[in-house]
Amino acid sequence: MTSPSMQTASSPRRPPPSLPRPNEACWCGSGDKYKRCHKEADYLFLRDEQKRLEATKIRPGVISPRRPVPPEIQRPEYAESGEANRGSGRLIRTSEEIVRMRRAGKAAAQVLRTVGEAIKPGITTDALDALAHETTIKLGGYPSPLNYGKTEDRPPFPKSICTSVNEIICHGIPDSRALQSGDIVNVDVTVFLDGVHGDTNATFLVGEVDEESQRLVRVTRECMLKGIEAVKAGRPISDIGRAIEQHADAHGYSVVRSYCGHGICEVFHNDLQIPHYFDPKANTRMEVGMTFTVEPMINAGGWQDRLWEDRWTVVTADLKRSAQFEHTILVTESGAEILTQ
Ligand code: EYF
Ligand code: CO
Ligand code: CO
Repeated sequence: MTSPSMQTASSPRRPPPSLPRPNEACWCGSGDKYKRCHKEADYLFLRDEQKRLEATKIRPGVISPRRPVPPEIQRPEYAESGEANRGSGRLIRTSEEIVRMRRAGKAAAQVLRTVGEAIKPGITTDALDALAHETTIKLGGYPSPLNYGKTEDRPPFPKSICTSVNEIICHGIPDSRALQSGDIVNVDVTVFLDGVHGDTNATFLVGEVDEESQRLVRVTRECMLKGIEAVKAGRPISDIGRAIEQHADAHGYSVVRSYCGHGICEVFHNDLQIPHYFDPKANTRMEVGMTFTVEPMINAGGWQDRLWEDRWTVVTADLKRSAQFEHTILVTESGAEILTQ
């Protein structure tokens, strides 16, 4: 007896997602034990596929020397030491702080636009970093990621923006790799201006990008907008993640769980956390005057992430693509004001 799916062990065909045990019947319908039928061929197929997958994946390039910031630019507290503090614990901003947040947010949006316009096949992510660095300083700001985030087991971030290509979820370090037609690249810009930070990012298409990646980028932006629409004083923060996760689920995508949105103002990250999936523990109520980011990272495959050896670069565990969009928002009487428009 044969079935339409029956084939010989030598035929190079993708094995099913769940494989039989050695003494069970082979998945191909031959009636033979798996160990005597497709077991060896499946092992070789999956090993070669993994090799093919890894060959097309992003690898670290060369990181250029640290770019200087002129002495007249006001610096955040970690600019020399790399060690950041978590702020005063106050989450409601004064009207004077909000005026400054609008300025910092506008500057970050302008830097992101300038970098976005320069994206094309052949440009290196290091060249994008140079452009962001120069534009931020021209606007009177300090590029917040530069020298940020030192811990016992990790040096401070060495560049002025994060550039995260294809399967890189976030915190990609700009380097000598040239963008290729077909890539997607997230550019994450944060500007410290007038004593406060404005944080925004977007994912850009490089040259001709396949339909599936275009859909991922489109749906991810929609996820961010759904999250922002869920912002409402009096409601729990978990409403934001619920709205984002629902939209991602409906399109067959997953939401990254290890990295969240964050409270932001005089420090880059304060104690407020904004999960992008539904987390019933995120029960803090939103209040008028809070400022935080909504920055969902959406994966084409599973939600799991891994860290590169540099201890910064976060990639998808299955090496499928990931996209992200981010705005800094202010909770108002009527919903949310986007500060990084
Ligand atoms: C594993 C950092 C990196 N953290 C956050 C430090 O909010 C941000 N973007 O929207 C954001 C940007 C950067 C950042 C740049 C550097 N860091 C902390 C913890 C882990 C990590 O990477
Ligand atoms: Co950001
Ligand atoms: Co952020």
